[in-house]
Amino acid sequence: MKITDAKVIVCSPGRNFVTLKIFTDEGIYGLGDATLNGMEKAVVSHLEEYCIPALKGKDPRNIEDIWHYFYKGVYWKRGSVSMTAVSAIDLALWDIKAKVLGTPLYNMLGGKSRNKILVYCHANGKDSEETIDKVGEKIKNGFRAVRVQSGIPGIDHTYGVPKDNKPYEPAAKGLAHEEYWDTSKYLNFLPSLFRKVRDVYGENIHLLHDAHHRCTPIEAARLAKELEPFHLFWLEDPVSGELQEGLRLIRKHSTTPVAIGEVFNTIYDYTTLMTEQLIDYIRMPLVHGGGITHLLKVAAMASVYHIQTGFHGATDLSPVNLAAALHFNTAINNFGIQEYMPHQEIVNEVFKVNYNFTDGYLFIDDTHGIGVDIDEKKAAKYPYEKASLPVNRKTNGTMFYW
Ligand code: KDG
Ligand code: MG
Repeated sequence: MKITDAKVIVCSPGRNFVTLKIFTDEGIYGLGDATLNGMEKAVVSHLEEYCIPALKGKDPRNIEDIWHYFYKGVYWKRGSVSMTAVSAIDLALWDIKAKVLGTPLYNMLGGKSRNKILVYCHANGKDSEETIDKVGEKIKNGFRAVRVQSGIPGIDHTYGVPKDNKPYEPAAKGLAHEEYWDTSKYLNFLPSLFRKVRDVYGENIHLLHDAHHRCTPIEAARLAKELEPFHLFWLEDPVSGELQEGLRLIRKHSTTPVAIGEVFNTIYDYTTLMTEQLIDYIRMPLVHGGGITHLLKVAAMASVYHIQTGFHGATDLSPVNLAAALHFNTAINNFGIQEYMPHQEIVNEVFKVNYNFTDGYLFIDDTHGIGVDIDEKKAAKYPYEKASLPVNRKTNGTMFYW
């Protein structure tokens, strides 16, 4: 069997998606997600200029070897752009292999460890009151786990909260706009929000929160400690993850579970975090973390340290990634939870999906392969539109993490 060609499909049904389609001499093709929010064209160019020419003629069944060809074989390795390309290739190859063997992807990964995938959704409001109402709406809609983000008194834009009451979308059209941030206002406000949410809804719902990399290690330790009475399912990205040792301070002061890594892309971003048991959940998704081939190894290492998966699943990851993640989550033993931020309706015009949500869980069907297809004619109706993630400054003007 040979790879005959591959192409990159860029479309924007409400937001940009990059999809890799790999063709074979047996007429079977595979799809991979290659979307990197705000940097889509960099991945397109990397795939088109460097990867696709090298893929042609290779046997698509040799996934491990092809993975290493684009990882070990490349001198300038790692990094978000190149790992997103590797991930897309890997997903497309697993899709092909499962289609060739006539089976859903999860069967290739060890079969079913569970029948349904626990997901968490997002609830956000401009202030505590609105946020509490939104949590109630999500519970009514069947969710058993809710990420809670709220506008903060005295801060104009808060991560995760849309200004205009529309569904939250991380990127906005055009160049990056600037937001402003004040950590002390955030730290003073957040515990009171969770106290109110627990008072209203009790203990019988999982609550999560994303600090989005905005604390120093000691600030994060204070936050995790003050949130401890509200029994979060996790506190996500309490600090920026480059300084792995920074998470020691959080652990020293609190038992709030920690999730990290939606911006990571290899196992090497996790080694200290795992071996020192500084985290509880890995966030690195298939689309940015080397696909199935690499995440199988990361998840296996995590399992040794009682760490579970909780893959990133915002709307800027395409349905191809989400479906592949559901197969992965179905198969592995140390699955924890999956983020689920439903895509807008028009996304389903372009992508035919094989999953559905019922009563707090996502279910995947037995379509062979990953089970998602792309309608290229429909995709062509929605051409790429430049969009960027915001940049963030402290209120005194200092550049900061977004
Ligand atoms: O593109 C960036 C988003 O995917 C990110 O901000 C979403 O932090 C996020 C999350 O936890 O879903
Ligand atoms: Mg996040």
